[in-house]
Amino acid sequence: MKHHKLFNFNIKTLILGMGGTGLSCARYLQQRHCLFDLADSRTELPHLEAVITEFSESNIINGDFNFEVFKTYQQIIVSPGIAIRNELFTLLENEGCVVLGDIELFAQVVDQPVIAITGSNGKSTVTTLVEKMAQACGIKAIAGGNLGIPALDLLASKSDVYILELSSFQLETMWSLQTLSATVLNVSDDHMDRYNNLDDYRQVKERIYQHTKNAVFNADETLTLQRVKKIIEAEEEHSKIILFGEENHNDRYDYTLRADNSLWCADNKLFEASELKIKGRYNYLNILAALALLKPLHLDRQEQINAIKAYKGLEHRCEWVKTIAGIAYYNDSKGTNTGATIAAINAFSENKQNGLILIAGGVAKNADFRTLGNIIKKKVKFTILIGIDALQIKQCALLAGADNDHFYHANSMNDAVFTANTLAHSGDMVLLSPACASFDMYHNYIQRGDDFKKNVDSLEYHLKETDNVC
Ligand code: UMA
Ligand code: ADP
Repeated sequence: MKHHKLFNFNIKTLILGMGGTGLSCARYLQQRHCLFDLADSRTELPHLEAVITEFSESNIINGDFNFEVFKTYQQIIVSPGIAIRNELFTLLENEGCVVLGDIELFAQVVDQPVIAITGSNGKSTVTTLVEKMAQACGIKAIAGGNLGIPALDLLASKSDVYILELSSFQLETMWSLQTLSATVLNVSDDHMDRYNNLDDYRQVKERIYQHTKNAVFNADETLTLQRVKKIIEAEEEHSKIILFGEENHNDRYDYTLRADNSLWCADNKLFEASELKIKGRYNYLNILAALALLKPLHLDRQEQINAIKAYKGLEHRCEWVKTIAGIAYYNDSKGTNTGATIAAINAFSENKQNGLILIAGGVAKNADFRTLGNIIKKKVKFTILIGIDALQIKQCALLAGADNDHFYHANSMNDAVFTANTLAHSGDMVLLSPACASFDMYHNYIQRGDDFKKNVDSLEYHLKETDNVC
């Protein structure tokens, strides 16, 4: 998968994975009157009848992936959830089969500017914000990719600008995406079940810079900055470099977050963070990244700032749910890795007066919880553990010197929320930020966050009932 190959619209393609990505590729190819078959390792597929009817010319192959069957195709579009670093795909490549993802196909057909965003955390926040800022300036902009709407589905909107959130999985099978601007927002431990180590994962993310006109870097991500800058500067017609970051020993960038929580573009103060609806220094950096990504479009600055100030953030990201008896409940179910949970704990512990009660745990994805353990030891009053790998978090916190009495195990979200309530005092905050995936207990982070919110509602109801009885 090292070289870039042109998609051949005249041969039959195999589409692997019949989720959102696979079906969007199928619809796109059908529209272009191309031949394709579909395969999925699940034996029982939801909506199978509808799929058979919609793609009546195609064969549908269910069950275990089979090399003998797959090798008869010269090109395969693979969905991001399917791991490709294994023997099956090596053998297929050795047979001369071209394996690519939907983003590569999108790259080969899109004819308008693209802004691309990756990173371990903040992708959806930045992607959505960029879309809103561009729209506020009168640009026909649409966002998608890992955010939800598969990239090829965006094309029907005939937009002036496409804003793509890209996961490392999508970047693995993409070579030729030309972007107006692109960024790796940050890199922290995630998806270690698909990568050899953190640097391997980081290098996959850095693929986003391959053909960009404006490379937007987080100045704190020094490894990425140094490595990619060197490559860029060696090129004859190289891309522009735009930096954003936190002020550091008087180092200032194109877009700087100063220590006093003011946001700057070069030497021009833009606004104070207190004027924003979203909170936390990591979110102020997200805003700077969004401004940097849009810089090449030379949009009206005031309109962009108005859109930023109106932005309320997304559901399930440090979302305030309710305050009950002086205890505030926050849903950060999208905190599915340690970087996100650490950022949330740091943001919530800025006000030292309030105690923080954390609900964490789930599927660890081979994560290293040592740094999180340290932060928990320093900044969290009590931790309530949920899910199969939660004990790993506790062990790392204990190793960092945390007190065993500060940990509680909960059997369900209901148990977690009610336990949090018994431990908290007025002025404290209860934060669901699991640092883990949700698949052991839920379909996805949305269902987990909704369950948390439902149980906060139940708690409120229960406390009112108890009050009435008394
Ligand atoms: N499948 C197999 N064999 C496998 C694995 C999957 O056949 O070994 C099949 C499944 O049975 C299913 C289909 O593949 O039918 C699912 O494909 P998929 O997992 O690639 O998911 P899609 O529905 O195509 O959604 C994907 C992204 N999912 C993943 O990367 C896991 C969505 O991101 C994205 O929104 C969508 O494409 C549109 O671009 C979700 C995600 O969790 C939100 N992303 C990860 C993250 O954000 O951390 C990377
Ligand atoms: P992604 O799409 O990369 O998963 P989201 O914007 O959905 O990112 O946010 C996911 C989680 O990461 C949330 O818990 C959010 O509070 C946290 N988060 C958002 N931006 C950052 C950032 N720049 N650094 C660390 N954590 C972040």
